[in-house]
Amino acid sequence: MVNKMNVAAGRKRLWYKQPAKDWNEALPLGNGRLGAMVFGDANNERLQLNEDSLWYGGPRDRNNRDALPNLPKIRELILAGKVRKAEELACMALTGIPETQRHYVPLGDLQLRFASSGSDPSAYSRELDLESGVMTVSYRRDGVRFTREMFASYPDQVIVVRLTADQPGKLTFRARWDRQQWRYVDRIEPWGTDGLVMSGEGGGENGVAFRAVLKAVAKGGSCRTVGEYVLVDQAEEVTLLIAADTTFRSVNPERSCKAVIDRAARKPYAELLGRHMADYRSCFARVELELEGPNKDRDELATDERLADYRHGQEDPGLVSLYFQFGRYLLISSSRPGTLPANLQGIWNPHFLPPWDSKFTININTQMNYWLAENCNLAECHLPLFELIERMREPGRTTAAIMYGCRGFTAHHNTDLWADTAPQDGWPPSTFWPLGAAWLCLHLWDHYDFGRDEAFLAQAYPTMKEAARFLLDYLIEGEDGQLITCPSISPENAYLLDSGKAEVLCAGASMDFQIIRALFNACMQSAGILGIDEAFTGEVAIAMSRLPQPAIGRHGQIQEWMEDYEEAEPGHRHISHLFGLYPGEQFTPEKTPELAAAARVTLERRLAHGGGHTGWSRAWIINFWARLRDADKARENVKALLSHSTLPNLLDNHPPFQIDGNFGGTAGIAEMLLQSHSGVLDLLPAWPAAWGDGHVRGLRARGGYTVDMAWAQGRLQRIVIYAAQTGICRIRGIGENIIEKFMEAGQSLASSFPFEELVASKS
Ligand code: FUC
Repeated sequence: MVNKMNVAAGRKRLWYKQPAKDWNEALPLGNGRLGAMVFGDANNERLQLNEDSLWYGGPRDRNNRDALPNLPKIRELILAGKVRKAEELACMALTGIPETQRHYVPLGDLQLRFASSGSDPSAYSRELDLESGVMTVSYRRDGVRFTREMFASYPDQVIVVRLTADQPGKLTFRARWDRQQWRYVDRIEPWGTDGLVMSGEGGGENGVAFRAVLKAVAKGGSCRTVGEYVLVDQAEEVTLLIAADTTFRSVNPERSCKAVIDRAARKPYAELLGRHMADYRSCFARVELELEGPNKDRDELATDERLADYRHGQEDPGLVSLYFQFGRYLLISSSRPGTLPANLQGIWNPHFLPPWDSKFTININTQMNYWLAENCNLAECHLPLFELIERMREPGRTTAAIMYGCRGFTAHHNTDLWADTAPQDGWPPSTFWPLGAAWLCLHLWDHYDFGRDEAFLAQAYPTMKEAARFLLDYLIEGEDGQLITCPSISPENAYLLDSGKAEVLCAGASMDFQIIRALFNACMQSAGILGIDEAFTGEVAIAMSRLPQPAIGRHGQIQEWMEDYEEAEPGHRHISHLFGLYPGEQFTPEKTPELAAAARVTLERRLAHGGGHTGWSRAWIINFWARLRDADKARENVKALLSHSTLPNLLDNHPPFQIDGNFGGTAGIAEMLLQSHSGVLDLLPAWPAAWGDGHVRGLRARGGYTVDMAWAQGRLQRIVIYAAQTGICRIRGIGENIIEKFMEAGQSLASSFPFEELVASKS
């Protein structure tokens, strides 16, 4: 363990002096599958609930059969510069039918109405403890202290609400289910004398059916059901157990919910809590980040007050580490083995018609959700994404064949519960883009690259290969013999023609080639490691040599398209053509200084024109600056993310709430601390001196390494590196030469500045 360097461990908690007045102040609980936004009102508690597989509508074949016959014409029109005509045809022939995929819907609310003398509660507090994953609401009324302890248990698959009072017989309340869209509720029935079952549907043709089951386990007093209520009278303590399930996973969700609750009810509360904490902490406690900086002890301030102070210019590095750990908390709570991946809202969505359908938007957002998974030491939280990718293969094969006459599998800029791969929307700036599967597959490679588990690679390789297969078939030969994508778009920007007209459809958006190059590289490296598939990788290598290279345009920027067009929106939120800087690895200050310089110009131009106005865009920008090793700019953008795109509950604000900014922001802070994409462990590559002394424990790096570091006065003081694999570890501290050290699997290497025991070699 790294020396603590006298950095006091700030408590990692979000806390408030008042209940949530709206959803943006409520606090999230989740076990990956079940989610609750808890409002914490003393008289009327509201848990807004979600189950990750409760969506509207069933699976469909939305592939447009007119795509393939019209594809040659669309290509011909684009290549002849008749882009608007091509777009008109694409809007009919290349969209999905119908245009939109399925959307995620809420499960409903659990409402608790407490008996009250009418006197106001006092000494109120509401807290989410990130160290334990437990939320607590506590207040005093008429001389009695009431406490609610709540958590979402992954091992027991229930949400638990524990109600206590510090005097006997004081707990009297009634509980009920509520669901805004009553037409999708079929029945509410008692279950014994202390339970309630809500039965309903997601809606739509072949949609899923759900059950939500509540049981109250009361000590003292009485408990009975009346109508659609469970009534608890004068109890000493009560444990509420909440389960939910749908026909997506379960043939009989009612039976599975009741079985889960029966099992949980047999365990004493302390055991449920203990099992939850052991499980949660086994993920959360792997990483610690403590920052001393100015005003390190601001935890005595409520989180909303702290955020407001920060917005008004108060430096608060402790808030940055809290935000970082909150991002990790959110991933543990919304993506665990066996669940669906985190969607646009993680799992927390209160709307029956949610923003952008609360689904998996895969032209940046879903990928961003997982940027923190590997380096922030939550690799198993990445698995739900891989399961979704697997489920997308079959539909993606059909889409590739039917719409484009290609082998392999493809997806466009969204997918849903059913792993739908046909285009989404009839909105040209985003719809006509078949690179979604390719980008997703890069996450398989990353998972391997961090963990170096060859068995995983052997399993993942055929999927990457299938995505690459599609691209080999989809690429067409341009005028000069290069291989280009057509039709394509640069998500979701438009370019200006000399006439001043804006167009979106194009041949060869820069991002396409950056993604394709990264995927082809991943396939070639994988096949090499596995010692297979030479014929295929030979084909890939030839295609790769024919892809256009990144170009630098008239402003000194990375060109967004093959032609050096002006952008219709130079401050656009998407900065797709910097994929090669992050999450890609193609532009680096050391290996491609000219492209890195052009990437800087690109960023500066976007920002000068108002870029970064959505939370996720700002989060991406943090990662870009970190890769450019510009600590001050990275810090400036962390500040902007927290100041302008963060809600009082620290959730990201697109606006409205969208979780990608939390995850991308957390990944960005990690990227400022440690980078490993260029084959070197870069320690503190973009860490601002203004955040003061500190230490971090447990960050992961590519190559199977885990890193602890402590720093003071802008200098590394001590490092510990753990190797999971045998090999040469290359390390670079701030402003230092690269040091090489052979490490055996299982070995760790500890060193204090100036790292004397390491053998130094020049880069
Ligand atoms: C993309 C973005 C939007 C939004 C949506 C979910 O289309 O351009 O800003 O994040 O996804």
